[in-house]
Amino acid sequence: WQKLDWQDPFLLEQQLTDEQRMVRDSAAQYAQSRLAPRVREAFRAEHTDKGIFKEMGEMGLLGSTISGYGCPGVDYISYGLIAREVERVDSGYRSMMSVQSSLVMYPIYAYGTEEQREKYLPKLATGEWIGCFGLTEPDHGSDPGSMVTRARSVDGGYSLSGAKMWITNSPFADVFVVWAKTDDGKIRGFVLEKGMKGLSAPKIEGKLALRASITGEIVMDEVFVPEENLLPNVHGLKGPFGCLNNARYGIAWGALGAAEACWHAARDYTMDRKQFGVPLASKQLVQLKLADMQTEISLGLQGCLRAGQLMDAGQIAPELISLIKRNSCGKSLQIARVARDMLGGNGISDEYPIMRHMVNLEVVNTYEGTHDVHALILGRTQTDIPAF
Ligand code: TGC
Ligand code: FAD
Repeated sequence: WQKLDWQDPFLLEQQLTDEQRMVRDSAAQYAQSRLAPRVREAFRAEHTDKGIFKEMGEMGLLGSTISGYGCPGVDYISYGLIAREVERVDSGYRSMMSVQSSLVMYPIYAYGTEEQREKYLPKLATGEWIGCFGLTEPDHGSDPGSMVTRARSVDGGYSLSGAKMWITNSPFADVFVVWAKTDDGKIRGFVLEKGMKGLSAPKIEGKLALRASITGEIVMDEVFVPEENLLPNVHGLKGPFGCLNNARYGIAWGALGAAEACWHAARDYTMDRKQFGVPLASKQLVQLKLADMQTEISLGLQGCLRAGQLMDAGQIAPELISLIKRNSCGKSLQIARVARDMLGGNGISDEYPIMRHMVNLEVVNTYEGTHDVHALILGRTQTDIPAF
């Protein structure tokens, strides 16, 4: 019998290839040495450092699964491992990275022309350009199929009008992947650029979560978009959902990175903190909480790894991504709440990362399909009855 590695009960480490470990180690090194030292101030001041995109670009973290166009072309397990390391520091930093990678670069790569790929991908890969993804509208979040943003056919292209809400990166974005309905009522994707007449992206102020990652609106008032900026190779909701499959997969890994940070902080704290003359960690109630965290995180990671193998083999069903996204977010949020409690009063201080992770995970549990919407996706697979 082996002695259990309490931090890695399933020996996930052994299941990775040398290359995956190398990618993971380099992401971890970057996240801990460059992101961790500034996150507390960034969160306090609600400040997003644009320079992070260039740093991530240098590290090969943007569009990492794409081959060519200046991107490293790593596998999906590596992409998940990167998300886990970045989100171990902060969900907002992972958001910045996953929007750029999965929601902006991926659709240009998968649905764009060769000219569009060559124009946008290299600059997005280095972080010289920042991208955002506009699907959600003020009145249409879980039900994007009812969107009201319109792309009217005009001479030489389209005229886009409408508003998108809660858009990560939008206030400082150079490239906007926007989904709108054309004259025939079909959803199509468009690439807009900063500076187009009628396009603005005001910041949403006063967020109490994800404060290190800027969020805004996209307002389009008859923005002329030339024909060559239409993404020609996809029609309908499967366009945005195809991107969301990748992003949701990354979130499933990432949220568990945040949960691990909370678990380890709670363990360390309760080992040191004495009440009633003994360490809190000597109490049965405390050990029960630590055991639950260890169980959910290690099972969750193993599920993500299996999903990554299926992604890499081209055999994954989108509903399995719903399952792991929902499981990781719901469990991580619960772990963060319990960890916060285990630190008592200190748990609300930003001396510790837990409360920041906790409020961030409220968002992560909501965006890219809420916890309940993913339950309905799974319910539909079992019953064939759409209950949305
Ligand atoms: P439904 O009838 O189910 O499907 C319409 C068409 O889409 C296809 N499809 C998919 N294709 C690929 N992957 C998927 N996961 C797909 N899901 C659906 C489907 O096959 C169909 O194709 P076709 O050819 O037959 O037309 O659509 P519905 O309107 O009934 O929608 C159902 C529902 C509720 C599941 C869906 O609307 C949903 O997932 N809602 C959640 C919305 C959401 O996730 N929004 C995310 C916004 S982006 C974001 O949050 C970024 S935050 C990022 C960050 O900062 O990190
Ligand atoms: P609603 O859809 O109004 O849902 C409200 C509640 O009702 C939820 O609990 C939901 O589960 C529940 N509900 C909805 N429908 C049903 C149903 N049929 N049955 C039962 N319950 C239901 N979007 C983008 O397009 N791009 C981005 O970059 C982006 N970034 C974001 C960043 C942040 C910080 C946040 C907060 C959001 C972001 N979003 C983005 C939007 C996000 O995807 C939406 O908030 C999310 O999809 C939920 O939509 P909603 O907020 O309109 O809530």
